[in-house]
Amino acid sequence: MSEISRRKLITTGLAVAAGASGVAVAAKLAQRHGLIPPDAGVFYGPGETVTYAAQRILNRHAMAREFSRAQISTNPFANEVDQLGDEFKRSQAAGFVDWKVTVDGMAARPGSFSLGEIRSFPASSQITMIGCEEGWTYIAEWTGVPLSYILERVGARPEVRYVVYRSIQPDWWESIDMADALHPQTVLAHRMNGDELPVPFGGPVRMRVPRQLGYKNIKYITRLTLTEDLKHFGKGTGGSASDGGYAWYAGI
Ligand SMILES: Nc1nc2c(c(=O)[nH]1)N[C@H]1C(S)=C(S)[C@@H](COP(=O)(O)O)O[C@H]1N2
Ligand SMILES: [Mo]
Repeated sequence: MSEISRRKLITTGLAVAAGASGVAVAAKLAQRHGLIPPDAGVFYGPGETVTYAAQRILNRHAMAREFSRAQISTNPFANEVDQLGDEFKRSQAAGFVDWKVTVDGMAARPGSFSLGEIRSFPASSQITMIGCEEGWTYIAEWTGVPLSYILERVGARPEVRYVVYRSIQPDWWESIDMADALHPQTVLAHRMNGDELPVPFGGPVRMRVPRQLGYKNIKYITRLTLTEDLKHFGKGTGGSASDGGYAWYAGI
């Protein structure tokens, strides 16, 4: 494929996945976080900057493969989780009306979003595969708020290099870099296969990072922290899996 048609395909794919506004937000954030061509303003107009930003965001592995509705797994396997504590059970009994996702760290407008707010934010859907490092996979439709939307909404500072995300299960947390955080397929998922996200699959809200292995897809998300370095979290490797010896970057 020629460079030009390849580029066209990538930017079209991005537009289809994220919607036109998603592209604009991602491009704006990409620019703010230094993903701008060094010669911007000389040879590049705004359109080319968008293209460059899109490629810069996507070039590591482009888009995770998307499947057709007919390929959705009929019996998806929910990996067993440790006992969910009393705080979770109380919230579940109340229909998760009090569930909150707190966003803190390097943001102009840190704060908390209720589940109701999260459900009201612009959503994007994808039919992708999730796979555990232990070997099994399934395909599902995930619907959620693009993480880029949240970052824009809280005013992520230009210095942010990683998003750390935590669960109500304290032993489960991970982080991703801005290339994955701004990627149009990275979403805070609150629906699966057309229904509210079931608890065994991480409901009410989980991180869906389809370009990385299952363990980066943390369930029961309660907190996002925007940071420029990871050394003060856990043992400093950037996640519960990597603190335990797995790879921090689990790209597929
Ligand atoms: N909070 C929390 N998140 C988690 C886990 C967990 O036990 N607790 N398991 C991880 C692992 S190892 C995998 S493979 C996926 C499994 O996702 P699934 O249950 O949808 O199959 O969730 C990940 N997220
Ligand atoms: Mo896993």
